Amino acid sequence: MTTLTAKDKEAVRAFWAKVSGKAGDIGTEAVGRMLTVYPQTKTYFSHWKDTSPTSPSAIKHGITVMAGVGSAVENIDDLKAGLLSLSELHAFTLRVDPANFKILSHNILVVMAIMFPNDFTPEIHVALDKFLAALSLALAEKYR
Ligand code: HNI
Repeated sequence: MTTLTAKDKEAVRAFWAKVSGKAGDIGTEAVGRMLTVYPQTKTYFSHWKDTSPTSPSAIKHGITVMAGVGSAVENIDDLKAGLLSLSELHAFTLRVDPANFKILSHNILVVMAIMFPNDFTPEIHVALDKFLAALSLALAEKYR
């Protein structure tokens, strides 16, 4: 289990303070990429009229997902508790295979690197990667 150090948490909070104004854009890009690069993820969104990466549903979902990431940053000291209801939703209602959390996390990192190349230093990269891994683990908590 990747434990987030105080340094990691500080780095994530500082980066998030810089980028959170663009959280919606990051989410839209990341979900769009996920649907394009990993088209198997579309199976979870078959209730959408249109699962193309730039569809209104995908855009809205990107904003929703990053709001979830934002609240995870606020709950960084206890992700399990903070993401409990979201984990229940994804496990029991949506039945999302946890492997997809890593896929979306990867796409979020790629988009952050593209949109904020100067801030996305190797130190920030490792802190964000560990944070998104911990977030994915907390989301998968209710699967056990
Ligand atoms: Ni996820 C709904 C957050 C990964 C499929 N998802 C949500 C909602 C949030 C959210 C917030 C809205 C909940 C509500 O309506 O109360 N999802 C997150 C976060 C991650 C994540 C923070 C990981 C970083 N979700 C995924 C992945 C998939 C996924 C990887 C599938 C590939 N999520 C869904 C689906 C819904 C959803 C499906 C419902 C969408 C809809 O149309 O309502």
